Amino acid sequence: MKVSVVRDILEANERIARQNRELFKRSNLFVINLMSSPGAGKTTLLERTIEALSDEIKMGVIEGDIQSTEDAERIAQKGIKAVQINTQGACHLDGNMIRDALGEFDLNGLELLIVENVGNLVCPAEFNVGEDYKVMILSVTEGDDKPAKYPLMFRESRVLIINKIDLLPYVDCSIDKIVEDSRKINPELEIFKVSCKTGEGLEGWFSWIKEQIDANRKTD
Ligand SMILES: Nc1nc2c(ncn2[C@@H]2O[C@H](COP(=O)(O)OP(=O)(O)OP(=O)(O)O)[C@@H](O)[C@H]2O)c(=O)[nH]1
Ligand SMILES: [Mg+2]
Ligand SMILES: [Zn+2]
Repeated sequence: MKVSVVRDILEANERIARQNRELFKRSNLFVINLMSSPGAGKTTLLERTIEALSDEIKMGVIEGDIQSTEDAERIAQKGIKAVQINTQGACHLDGNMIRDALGEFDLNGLELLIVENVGNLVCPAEFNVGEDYKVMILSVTEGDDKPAKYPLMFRESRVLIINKIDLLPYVDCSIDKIVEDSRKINPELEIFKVSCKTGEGLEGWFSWIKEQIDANRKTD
């Protein structure tokens, strides 16, 4: 019984995610679903990405949080349109919530939409919102056992950003182990090792985004 209820919820979400995806395709909009546990650095990565790319790429952001508008305010301060979704307790975003937020944007005027999901390493990976790719962040302070313990998010993601490498001297965390274990789960995973604090390693991430947007522009 319980299993079929869960399946129904996921199937209903899939239908709405497909509709979102069709709308994104019609608008020629590239969409990233950004996921991580709380505090791994999603909003900070967004701030750095906006600083680096907002002159050349027309960007918008959807912020998902259980409560508060702090993250949307941080993004708005960078001069980028940000719509805050408050899930009122739900621990992930779903297709419906994104569809409702889309009304706030002029989609045809955008090239890149980044959705910051609720901080949670588990169920955001189960709910598509219509994105082109899922991108996840793991920070070194969380430990190198996370791919083995939370494999779904590593399997579903196209990109893994290993953040806070400036803190490596202070924590027992092997980057090699994270890379090895996550590639075992997902050999296609693109991996960037970065510090959103010092800026180290972020060029690779910026280049990846620019490549995706260039490819999307060619499908005009
Ligand atoms: N040392 C260090 N701190 C960082 C780095 N990136 C982010 N932080 C800090 O980590 C804390 C959390 O960063 P956020 O960007 O708010 O994390 P988040 O994933 O958006 O958090 P939630 O939205 O609450 O899930 C902040 O105090 C950041 O300044 C980094 O590369 N190095
Ligand atoms: Mg955040
Ligand atoms: Zn959830």
